[in-house]
Amino acid sequence: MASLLINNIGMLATACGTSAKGGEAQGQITILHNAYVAVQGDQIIAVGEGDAPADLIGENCKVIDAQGKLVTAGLVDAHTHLVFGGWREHELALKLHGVPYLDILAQGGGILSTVRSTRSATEDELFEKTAKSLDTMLSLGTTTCEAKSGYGLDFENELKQLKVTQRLNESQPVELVSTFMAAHALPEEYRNDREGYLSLIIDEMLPYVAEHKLAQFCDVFCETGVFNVEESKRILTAAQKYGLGAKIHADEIDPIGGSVLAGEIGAVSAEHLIVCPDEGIASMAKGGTIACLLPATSFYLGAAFAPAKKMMEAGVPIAIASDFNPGSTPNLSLQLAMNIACYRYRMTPEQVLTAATLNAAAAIGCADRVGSVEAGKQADLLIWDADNLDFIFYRYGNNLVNTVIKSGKVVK
Ligand code: IZC
Ligand code: ZN
Repeated sequence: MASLLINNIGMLATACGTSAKGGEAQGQITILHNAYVAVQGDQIIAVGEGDAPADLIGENCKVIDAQGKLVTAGLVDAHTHLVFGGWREHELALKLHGVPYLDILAQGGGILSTVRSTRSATEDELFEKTAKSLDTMLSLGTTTCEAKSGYGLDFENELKQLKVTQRLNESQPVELVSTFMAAHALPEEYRNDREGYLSLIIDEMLPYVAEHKLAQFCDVFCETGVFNVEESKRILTAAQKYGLGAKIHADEIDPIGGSVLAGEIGAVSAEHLIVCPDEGIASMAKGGTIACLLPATSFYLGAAFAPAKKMMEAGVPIAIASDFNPGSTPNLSLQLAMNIACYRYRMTPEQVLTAATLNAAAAIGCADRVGSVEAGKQADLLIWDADNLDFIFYRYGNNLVNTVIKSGKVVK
């Protein structure tokens, strides 16, 4: 018997399944008209067209009339640097003068500037600030979100970030998946001791994070002047031994081999991939790695756009995420990233919907529970101010989400 019924749905659009969809399957979604979704507790129990069967609707069943509008699964943001102190608006002028992202970092700015602000913030300050970000994301339709550490870069402050993520996961509606990313930059105090920092990550932080279940994934910024391929491999294979899934920031600025490594080690996802070479695409296809693309970052940096079409042709599943962070894209809206994916990668609305729901869920290890509107999945649902799927891609720049349901509860 349902405790919640959403009826009079004009269009229900959803990817289906419990694993990532690549190639042709990425665009093959299910569309139902005049549909209903029945929910019991936090679970979807039935989805269909026409009127919901009378025996599903009990006396105390709450009914939401979707008024002929579009319903989809809640959005899954598979890549964010969610928890940080301060902002970096002082870097805007540098950016406008054409100073490259990696030059700002090499001069002690960029990520290292956010590291200083994050270290000087208390856990409670970070908690309050991040709670606000999450509230905005929820209004914009994000019901599940990945959160990376990587602005502490020492034992105490990486833990501080991970604890904020853990506390927030228990205290507000957006479900969080935690990624340990101490390999985000070399901290200033280790400038002359790379090996010392690698050892701190591999021999001290990773075992602690794994033992205390503070993260499900480990990520590395594999980039010129940050961590090279060999270092990335050491960190990620160590993480895998501790039971963490591997993620890698690869081929964002220079193609130094991160995507090839991703496939070789069976990384769950590779991120950015703006300058991903053909051999990287082939390696990811072979290794079953999801391409987590971040189009709002390309837009904000004025960079090129990842070769999404080539990846889909090679059968690599694509996820789209916001990459929310204080440097390369201070934007909380996954909707905006989805729009840009459609316009600049030329992905279809169907392909992008899969990318921001089911494939994104697979990229953060929860496609068995979220990412689609099907019986047996968690009731994470959006009712849009739109009559159909094309409309939310055709329009852009304002929030088209009307109602957000997380785990069977109306939260916005
Ligand atoms: O703070 O700049 N690319 N890491 C890798 C980032 C962007 C976040 C930042
Ligand atoms: Zn990132």
